[in-house]
Amino acid sequence: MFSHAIVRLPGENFASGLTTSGHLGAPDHRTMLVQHDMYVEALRACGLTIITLPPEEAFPDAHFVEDVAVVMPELAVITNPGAPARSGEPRSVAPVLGRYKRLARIAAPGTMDGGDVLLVDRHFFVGLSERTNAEGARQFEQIVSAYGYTVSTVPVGQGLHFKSGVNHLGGRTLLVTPDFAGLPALAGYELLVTPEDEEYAANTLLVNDALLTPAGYPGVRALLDGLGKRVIELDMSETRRMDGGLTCLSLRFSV
Ligand code: CIR
Repeated sequence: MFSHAIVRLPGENFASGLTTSGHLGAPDHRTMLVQHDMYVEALRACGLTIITLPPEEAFPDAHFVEDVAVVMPELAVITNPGAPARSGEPRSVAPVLGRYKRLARIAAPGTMDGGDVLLVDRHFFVGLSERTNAEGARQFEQIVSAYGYTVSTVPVGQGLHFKSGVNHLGGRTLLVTPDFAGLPALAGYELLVTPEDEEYAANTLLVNDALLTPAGYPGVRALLDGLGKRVIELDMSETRRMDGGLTCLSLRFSV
């Protein structure tokens, strides 16, 4: 069970962040703040205590806090984000996590974005992407294997991060896009596959007894309704314009 989440308020220049989704149009700051606030309220409704960090004008993607750390009960691994424009983001988050967890770090030439790391029980899937390299994955495995975790790497062909396409819904169930459905590493799990035009909603977030999912994806919603958990739909339009999703807006952990 998670007890805490770190979030960061989106800065006024958040639209200057990295994006490949320009075709969706420019995001609106005021709308983003409203949607971010609703996201935070949903986390509170799941019982989490929220630690809110101020915007960082030097890092317009810094509200995507998930990418700068991987947090587990025993420790937090501070990443080395793979996009040069984001490599300074961990600096301000590490001391906050350090109040709650022992810290370890991924160091250059290793790179890693938290969005590529999915924990299922005691196993980590690490996506190898444009942001996370094999050396980052190797360092990560060396760190977490000392705590009894296992790690496997998986290629991220399309999409920004592994969790753009694969997420854990509880038990042995994963929500995946059609692209990831045939991945050998996922054999043995029960896969719920998003409809072709609803890939964005694969980024659904399990928080304690609830599933947070983007609003407007009825096919995915129907899949989630079959799981017997509380489902909370959130409007993610402005986050999506910046290639982000539900998982990337917070770092969840237990203390
Ligand atoms: C980036 O390209 O790094 C940001 N605009 C979006 C990061 C989204 N992070 C995530 O899904 N974990």
